[in-house]
Amino acid sequence: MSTHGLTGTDVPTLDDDPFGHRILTDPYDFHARLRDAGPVVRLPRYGVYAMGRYEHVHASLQDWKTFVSSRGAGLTDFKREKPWRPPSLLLEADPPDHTVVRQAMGSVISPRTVRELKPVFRPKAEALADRLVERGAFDAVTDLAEVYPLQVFPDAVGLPQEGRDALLRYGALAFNAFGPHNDLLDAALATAGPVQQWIADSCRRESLAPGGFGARLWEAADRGEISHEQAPLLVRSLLSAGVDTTVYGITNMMYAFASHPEQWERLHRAPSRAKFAFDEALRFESPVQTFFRTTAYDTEVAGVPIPEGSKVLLFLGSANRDPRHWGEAGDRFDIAHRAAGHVAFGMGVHQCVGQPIARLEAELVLSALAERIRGIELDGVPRPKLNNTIKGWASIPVRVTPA
Ligand code: OVV
Repeated sequence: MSTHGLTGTDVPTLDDDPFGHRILTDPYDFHARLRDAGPVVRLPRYGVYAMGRYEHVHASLQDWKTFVSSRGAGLTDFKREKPWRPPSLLLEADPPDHTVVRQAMGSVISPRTVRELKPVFRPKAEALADRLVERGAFDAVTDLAEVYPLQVFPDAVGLPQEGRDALLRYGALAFNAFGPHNDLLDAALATAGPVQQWIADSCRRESLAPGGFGARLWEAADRGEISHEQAPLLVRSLLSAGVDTTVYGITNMMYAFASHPEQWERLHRAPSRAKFAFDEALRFESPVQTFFRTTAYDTEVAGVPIPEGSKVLLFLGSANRDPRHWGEAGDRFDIAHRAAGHVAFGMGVHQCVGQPIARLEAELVLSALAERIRGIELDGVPRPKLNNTIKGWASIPVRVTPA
């Protein structure tokens, strides 16, 4: 670590590349150094500021006036550079524009509309769990986490059957695009054309089955809650943020358990803890590791000046393990932890609007498995899946003992 005087105040500086393969694969040592370096750190490699401590990540997420989203939630400053796609009306917007759109999405994804999905989603989780337990050994990613969300979510949105393989590829693209233009983004862009076309086609009213989230967004436009021009972009948000996030959420939850078999035994004895176990897994191994904000004016955090127009990288995954907030237990996966207050879904006005759907999927999968499986263990070496924003695994071979 070195310090450079800027305006008389020393801002700690780290030369690491948080979007390099080494840190994306295993970010936790870097997170500890980031937090220990100070509340605000400069990353000169990208000309940005960074925060890794819970207190300041949490506070910055809440302070949408200072740390705006309308200049992009990635490295690109939309005020200076053209975004790779028309900005999201939700993620990449500030109040008051954001508030209107968020309200429309929040009425479409409400506790009531999600509760209605339970009888549709549950039997599919149970059938999949039955098949996997029968097999005894399976890949928790390719046979489970990448399977279940795609069995339920696209139907809930009302998407066309044909071409749904574009969904995971689009998610990988969208999450890579928050980072720098590195090898990971290049690889995602290489096949992006047809993927983006399928997404655009699927957002049209004619493509969306009646009764689904997609059709309901168009009906919100008919009611005047949003405009008809906004409707397809809101459907696009469902498709951008609704698939990879849940795939990685379930993946990381299974990784946490497979690498902590004693926690599975406790869950098996009390499957109703699935809800809390999912939060603890999100805290311990957060799918969305980082988001950027941009400072709307000169500001100061913990005495460190941050000039207007600075990109600030908020390390959600680091905040979620910060011992200053969670104590020494922050680095341990323990389903008895009180994980409430984690920032894996964000915090403040942008906190994940699809959260009830993600929770429904993860809890149904986990409780179905917890009832049927007494023991789980790794049956091979998990293979990480690298992305500039979302952390997960390409493969997690597991072996299970039926109850
Ligand atoms: C990839 C991503 C995350 C969250 C929100 C959105 C996209 C959006 O398009 O609104």
